[in-house]
Amino acid sequence: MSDLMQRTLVLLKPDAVQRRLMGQLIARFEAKGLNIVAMKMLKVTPEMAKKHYAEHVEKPFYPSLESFITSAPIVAMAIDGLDVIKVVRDMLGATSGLNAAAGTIRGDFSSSRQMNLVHASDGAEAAKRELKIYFDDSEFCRYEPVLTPFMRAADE
Ligand code: FUP
Repeated sequence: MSDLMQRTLVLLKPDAVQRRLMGQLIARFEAKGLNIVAMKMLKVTPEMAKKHYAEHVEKPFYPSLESFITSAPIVAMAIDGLDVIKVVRDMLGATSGLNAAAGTIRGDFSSSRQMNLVHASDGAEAAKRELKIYFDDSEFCRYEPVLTPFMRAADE
């Protein structure tokens, strides 16, 4: 992988699954030209939730957050792309749907801080740590995307 090529973890949270938004949300990442290299539906357990949200476990809102994230299945995805950690965070928008800019996923579909539809790793360390919670190395399906020449100039 080149210096700029990164991998990030994206979760479509229980509200995205319940609201039948999975297809629309996955379509945004595909349309942007990012490469989905692993994807699965699963139910987050309380143990996984505590690992995932380790930095929030002691916070007052954590019990409600755990109850939400374990309430219905999620879809976990590993997504590859150039500078993908920042690119995907920008696509999600600010944490609360009430503050998120129009055009972002949260800005367009959410009016909540907790039910904000999507999660994405906020840095390289977080991505490495979080991907391990949801995927084994053997589950990543790397492939050469045939559209690359039409997504970005070779000398860019
Ligand atoms: P983000 O990185 O945008 O997902 O947001 P944070 O890491 O700040 O928060 C993690 C999750 O906790 C978010 F999905 C929203 C939720 N949260 C609450 O439910 N209440 C709060 O007061 C703060 C965050």
